Amino acid sequence: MLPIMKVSLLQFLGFLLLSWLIHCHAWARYKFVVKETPYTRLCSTKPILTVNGQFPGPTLHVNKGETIIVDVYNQAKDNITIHWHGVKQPKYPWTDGPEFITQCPIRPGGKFSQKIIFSTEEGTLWWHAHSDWSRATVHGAIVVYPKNGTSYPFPKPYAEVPIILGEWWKQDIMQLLDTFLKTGGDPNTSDAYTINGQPGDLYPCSKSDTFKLMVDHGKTYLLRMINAAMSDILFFSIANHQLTVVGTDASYTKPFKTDYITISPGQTMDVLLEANQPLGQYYMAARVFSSSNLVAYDNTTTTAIVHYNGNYTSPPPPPSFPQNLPYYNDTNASSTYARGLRSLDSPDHSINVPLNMSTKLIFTISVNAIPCANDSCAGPNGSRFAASMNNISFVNPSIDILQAYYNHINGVYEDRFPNVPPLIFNFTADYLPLELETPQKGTEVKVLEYNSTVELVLQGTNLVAGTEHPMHLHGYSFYVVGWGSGNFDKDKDPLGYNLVDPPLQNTIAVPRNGWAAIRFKADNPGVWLMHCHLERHLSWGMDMAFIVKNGKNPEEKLLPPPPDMPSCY
Ligand SMILES: *[C@@H]1O[C@H](CO)[C@@H](O)[C@H](O)[C@H]1NC(C)=O
Ligand SMILES: *[C@@H]1O[C@H](CO)[C@@H](O)[C@H](O)[C@H]1NC(C)=O
Ligand SMILES: *[C@@H]1O[C@H](CO)[C@@H](O)[C@H](O)[C@H]1NC(C)=O
Ligand SMILES: *[C@@H]1O[C@H](CO)[C@@H](O)[C@H](O)[C@H]1NC(C)=O
Ligand SMILES: *[C@@H]1O[C@H](CO)[C@@H](O)[C@H](O)[C@H]1NC(C)=O
Ligand SMILES: *[C@@H]1O[C@H](CO)[C@@H](O)[C@H](O)[C@H]1NC(C)=O
Ligand SMILES: *[C@@H]1O[C@H](CO)[C@@H](O)[C@H](O)[C@H]1NC(C)=O
Ligand SMILES: *[C@@H]1O[C@H](CO)[C@@H](O)[C@H](O)[C@H]1NC(C)=O
Ligand SMILES: *[C@@H]1O[C@H](CO)[C@@H](O)[C@H](O)[C@H]1NC(C)=O
Ligand SMILES: *[C@@H]1O[C@H](CO)[C@@H](O)[C@H](O)[C@H]1NC(C)=O
Ligand SMILES: *[C@@H]1O[C@H](CO)[C@@H](O)[C@H](O)[C@H]1NC(C)=O
Ligand SMILES: *[C@@H]1O[C@H](CO)[C@@H](O)[C@H](O)[C@H]1NC(C)=O
Ligand SMILES: [Cu+2]
Repeated sequence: MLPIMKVSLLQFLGFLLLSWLIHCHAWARYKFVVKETPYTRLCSTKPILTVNGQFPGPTLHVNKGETIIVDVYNQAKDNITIHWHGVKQPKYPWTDGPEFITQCPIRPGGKFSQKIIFSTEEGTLWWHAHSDWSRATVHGAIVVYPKNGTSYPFPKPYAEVPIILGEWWKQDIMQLLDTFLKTGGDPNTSDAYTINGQPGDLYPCSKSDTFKLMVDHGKTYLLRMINAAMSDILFFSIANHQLTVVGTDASYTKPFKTDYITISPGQTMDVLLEANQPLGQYYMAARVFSSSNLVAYDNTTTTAIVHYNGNYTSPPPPPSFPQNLPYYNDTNASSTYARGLRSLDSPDHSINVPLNMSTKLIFTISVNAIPCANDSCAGPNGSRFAASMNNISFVNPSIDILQAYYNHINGVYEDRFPNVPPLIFNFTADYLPLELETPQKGTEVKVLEYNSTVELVLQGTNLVAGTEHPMHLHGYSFYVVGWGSGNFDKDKDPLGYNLVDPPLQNTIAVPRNGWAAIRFKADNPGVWLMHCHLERHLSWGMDMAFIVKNGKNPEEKLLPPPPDMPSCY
């Protein structure tokens, strides 16, 4: 009798301990202090906004399914908000971050404790400011490891390295923003791209600070790639090395080997690098992909160095440049890469593509021009640049939409965002009537029933200047079931959809003068922003919000707000 009693007692104590661990386990807490910090790049020094004085900012490490708290202190002189890009925040949009969508800004001197709820994400994500243009320097990596006790669906890499691609202006970023919004023209292009904050030695004054990845021959490294640039889709390649892509946007893909990757602002890629070349130094390099010759871009090239550890008898020769880095206008290289991205869909990482669609939407995405008196603005023909979705150029309210929705405050937004383009024309024609260039302005949302299965076709247009648009949806990942050039054909194009292993992403680069079709199940109630991740297009109004209603069941409803939401007044 006694031994059995003993075991039960131990089991009971074990149960008590386990319950304590589950219920009293404190969430990991991080402190983010946003402040101005002087940084020197390209031979000159300027103060930039940083988190904890770091550029790029600190990396967050979590396991799949964890919740963490980040206490954000604003010690800068500008408003700030922070967004956790790609984290779904189930039922909890309160700390998602986009200013005037889910919160009002944290004002100078203010603080906001943001709860970040990880669920299905596994891989690489990132965080960034989501107010004005602060995200140029206020950003960092989020690494989501597999749950304890599980592992990667590929051999464990020897080491893991975030590779953050960014963009640097010599000019003050707030001044840049003020100027182009005031004049109505294009913002100046950047002066450099950066890899982990460093332009690299093809730029002046950068040689000694160039980022170096030290590798051991024979080992495999997991590069956690993030495109944090403001305006540009980028090609990236490493001299003499092939890359194996194993994930994107915190979802695993079928491994595929490639000489280069294409990564748009907002996207992440998990890439394996095998250090299998002779001892020496090799450049990793990134430069822009832009298929439009009407849109100005920064045509410089950022580099970092892969350096093999070893006993060199003489100094290694200068690094070689990646011969396979595609040229700026190589649309074929970009689409070939995109076709390679397919969900892993293994038993441990299965996918669930919605097949029975309840809600079909088509949104045009356009660059626009608004006439100015006496053609006095700096945009095309003296007009002012704008941008729109379904011809509505989004206007930020002064009270956030989430609060207005939750507290039934009238007059903040309207719910008449159209399901289809209000005017059907040849969206991708070479020449379009100039009167189509002027959009409406408004703060319109699209309301979705809980659990509706949504197919959304994003249709690029050739108004003003057709270009690629990396579209990002908050609160969800979506399956990219198809994309192509020209106008979406609702009869023909769905026949070519990939419903077997489409990639699961939170950002999709819609091809220039083309379309992309995405599918998701609206099972995350809240207010969720959708927008172009080219920052100037967002500033010009290429955004809208979905309101996903609560479900019937108690566990399908929005959670209450935290007590310290930043005030709007
Ligand atoms: C998971 O494992 C890591 C190290 O392997 C450990 O640091 C961490 O505390 C573990 N987390 C939990 C929730 O058990
Ligand atoms: C572009 O840069 C020039 C030179 O630095 C500056 O004078 C001008 O105001 C800038 N334009 C914008 C839109 O920021
Ligand atoms: C980049 O642009 C500058 C200025 O427009 C031009 O002078 C230069 O030739 C371009 N460089 C390349 C490599 O295209
Ligand atoms: C380099 O030389 C040192 C000392 O001779 C030795 O300990 C080390 O293992 C060598 N490293 C490599 C990579 O060969
Ligand atoms: C890309 O640009 C080069 C140089 O300007 C040009 O020769 C080539 O035809 C262009 N390629 C495409 C696909 O437009
Ligand atoms: C397109 O790119 C792929 C991969 O870079 C290449 O194999 C193929 O030959 C290219 N096709 C054309 C038409 O250039
Ligand atoms: C598809 O959904 C509709 C309701 O939206 C439902 O009535 C129908 O049974 C579903 N069909 C299948 C095959 O699941
Ligand atoms: C436009 O031009 C007219 C005639 O030159 C002038 O009277 C008027 O003040 C101008 N309007 C603006 C807004 O500059
Ligand atoms: C739309 O414009 C494109 C580009 O000029 C053209 O190739 C296409 O035939 C046009 N489509 C229709 C339906 O007119
Ligand atoms: C500017 O005006 C010219 C002449 O009317 C026209 O051909 C061109 O398309 C206009 N550009 C834009 C972007 O509106
Ligand atoms: C939503 O879908 C889930 C899973 O299919 C189902 O369990 C739940 O009952 C649905 N809720 C509503 C309100 O339809
Ligand atoms: C800062 O945020 C407050 C509160 O929402 C707002 O009233 C104010 O206009 C913002 N300031 C700027 C410069 O955007
Ligand atoms: Cu865009």
